Amino acid sequence: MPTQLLNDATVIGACPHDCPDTCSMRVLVQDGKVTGVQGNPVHPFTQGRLCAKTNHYQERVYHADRILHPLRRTGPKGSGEFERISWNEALATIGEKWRAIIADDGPTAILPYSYLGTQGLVNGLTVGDPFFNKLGATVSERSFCDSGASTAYVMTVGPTPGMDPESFQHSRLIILWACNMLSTNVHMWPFVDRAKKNGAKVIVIDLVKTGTSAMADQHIRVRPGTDGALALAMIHVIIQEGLVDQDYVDRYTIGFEELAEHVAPYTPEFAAQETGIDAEVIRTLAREYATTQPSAIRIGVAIERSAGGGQLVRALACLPALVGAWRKPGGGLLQLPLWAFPVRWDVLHRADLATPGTRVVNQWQLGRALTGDLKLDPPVRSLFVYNSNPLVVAPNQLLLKEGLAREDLFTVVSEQFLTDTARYADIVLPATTQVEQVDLMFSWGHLYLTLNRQAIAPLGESVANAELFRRLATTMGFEDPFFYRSDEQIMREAIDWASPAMQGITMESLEEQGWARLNLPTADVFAPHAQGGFPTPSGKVELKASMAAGGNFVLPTFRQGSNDHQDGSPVPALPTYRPPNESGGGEQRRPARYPLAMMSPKSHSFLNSTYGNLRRQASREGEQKLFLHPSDATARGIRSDDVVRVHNDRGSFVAVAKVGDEAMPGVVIAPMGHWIASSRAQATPAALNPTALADLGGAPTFSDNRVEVGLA
Ligand SMILES: Nc1nc2c(c(=O)[nH]1)N[C@H]1C(S)=C(S)[C@@H](COP(=O)(O)OP(=O)(O)OC[C@H]3O[C@@H](n4cnc5c(=O)[nH]c(N)nc54)[C@H](O)[C@@H]3O)O[C@H]1N2
Ligand SMILES: Nc1nc2c(c(=O)[nH]1)N[C@H]1C(S)=C(S)[C@@H](COP(=O)(O)OP(=O)(O)OC[C@H]3O[C@@H](n4cnc5c(=O)[nH]c(N)nc54)[C@H](O)[C@@H]3O)O[C@H]1N2
Ligand SMILES: [Mo]
Repeated sequence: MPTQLLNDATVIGACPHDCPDTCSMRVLVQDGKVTGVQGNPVHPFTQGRLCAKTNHYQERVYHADRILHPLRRTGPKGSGEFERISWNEALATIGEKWRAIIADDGPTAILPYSYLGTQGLVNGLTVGDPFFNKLGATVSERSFCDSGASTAYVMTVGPTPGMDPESFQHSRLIILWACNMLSTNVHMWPFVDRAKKNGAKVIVIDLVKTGTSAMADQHIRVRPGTDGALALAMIHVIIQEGLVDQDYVDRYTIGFEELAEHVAPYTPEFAAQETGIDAEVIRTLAREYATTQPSAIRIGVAIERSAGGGQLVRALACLPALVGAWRKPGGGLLQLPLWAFPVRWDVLHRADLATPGTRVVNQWQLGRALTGDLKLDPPVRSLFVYNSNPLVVAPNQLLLKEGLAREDLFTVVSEQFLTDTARYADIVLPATTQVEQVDLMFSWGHLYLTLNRQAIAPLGESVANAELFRRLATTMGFEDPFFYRSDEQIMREAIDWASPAMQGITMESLEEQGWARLNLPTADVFAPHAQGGFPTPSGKVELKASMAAGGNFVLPTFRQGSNDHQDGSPVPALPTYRPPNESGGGEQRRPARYPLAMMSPKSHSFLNSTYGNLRRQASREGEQKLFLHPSDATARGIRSDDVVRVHNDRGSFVAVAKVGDEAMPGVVIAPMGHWIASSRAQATPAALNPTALADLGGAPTFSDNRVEVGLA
């Protein structure tokens, strides 16, 4: 878009972060510099507020540690010693290295790695895919976040937006299931709060005592990864006690009889053993959920992060249909309203440019891929990282460090800051922040498209990701004009503007207002499945999933990959409880050697590892903490503020103990996002995370590990 930069202006932008709220943001510019940011007061979801991460976004933009020029490594890998070079030199080095690697081993020896450092359709998740597909590089399967839950959800109800988050104000009973809304989805809270003030009951199902659980009417604590047993027991009670909305089930679901038979063994007593929740509490929950209509479930991404995370979401996705919750506004299930956006993922990924059968490496396996553990032939000889900080967000940190330290690995990292990962790069390329670039944002937490206008010129020699890939295309001699599209062209081609959801929305109207609600009914009447109409093969809620029969279906959207069900075993067509691999479930399965389960939820002031290096946010979070229950602490002679070492066979990290009832017995909590560089023992909780994948969608299992803790 031909952006005209004004010296003094209020520019309407959009928050770039990987967060469901995708705020519309006002950027204040004076003398060509950003002086502040504000939440857009007229945006119905942002409602004039930003958050603890982005309130002072200008501090990120102008931080003294911003990378503003290309760098070449001068010291050992990891040392952080670099010298400035020109863009020409950086690109020439990359081109030379890659051509030599391709000549020797073919292009699959090059592995791209990215996630959601910035989220827009221009510079976000898919920005590098066409380039790497054309190059013939190994396909990097991105399944960090919601891929397992999304697969399960789509298998059950299809790619439907489900509920409008704003319609929660009409709910009579709300379950926030593994969702720490006040930290991770704070702009949705006003709609929950409105329902609560109108008399709705709010129930939080979470193993941790959080800011959100403190605001709820009831907090149900469940052992990690055992929610599947709870959901199946709820179905059991609902069917056994005749609380089913039989008319809705008869008209709009398939597989009810088989499901009814299948859940017979999942009694509340069985679930009590697995989850640690009293059987009577489970019965009451099921009854209240069924009979208080409209009832709504908001699931957090955290729900999927254990061995059976996919099947667990299958069970949850069956619940609203059984009780007819979809009949009214304020009833149903909210997972990812992302499905409402008519994004042309095929144009963004350009999977058609890849040679069929190109090998796929799941991003959760990066350490194994770089160290030879996956026995890749050819081995990975070059790694290209952008929009991600794998050393802090991927598992088995020690193994990954070993891989990144390989002298024969040519690593390039595009970054705003010298992250733990960037310290291992041979070449670092400078990236812009959101105020220096243009983008068009979908949301995975509401139903508005948001435009980000460029507010200032790029600092130093930093470039936006889209421009980075234009430069790389030139370097590699690509001739197809597709690789040289302008940002505006990318935006225009990324959306199906003819879709009914886009009626009345144009690029010009977006430029004027900065955002637009998709052309959907308002929240007051939003009940897309009051009369069925589910986008599944049968058009109904598939309690018994027909898509399970194929075993291996790949989500049509944000993932490019192939190996959905990693262990090759068939996907059960009926939701089936699978206990966690490591972290327990039934008390009897707690092993003697590493008896504690460890969780690493999101930190309030960080966005994954983003902001881990900014003084305002880092000082608010303090040092890496480990929350323990008093019974586990006493047994180990640990008191609050003691320095402790947390370890298992994969590694260890050091934290400051906080003893209290935030954690339940047998579970320790280590919030994520601190950097290795500022940690006490050069490691963070990822050092203990397993590389195992969950049962659906290649989802990670970082809530499914066990550890021991002792005084450091
Ligand atoms: N402040 C902040 N906000 C963020 C992020 C951030 O890093 N910081 N990250 C963004 C991203 S990428 C994402 S994916 C979302 C994630 O959003 P959420 O899913 O809400 O975030 P988490 O903190 O990972 O987990 C939420 C809660 O689930 C609980 N939980 C974990 N495992 C289980 C389980 O097995 N069963 C149950 N019942 N509860 C469980 C945790 O204790 C935690 O309190 O947040 C986004 N927003
Ligand atoms: N233990 C544990 N591990 C987790 C999770 C957890 O809860 N616990 N959560 C998982 C989840 S849900 C997610 S989504 C992932 C998140 O994984 P990532 O998406 O890798 O998250 P970040 O750590 O925020 O790293 C993003 C990096 O991109 C950089 N960046 C930002 N904008 C740009 C840009 O425009 N261009 C370029 N080149 N770089 C940019 C930022 O500076 C930052 O360093 O982590 C996963 N890992
Ligand atoms: Mo995420």
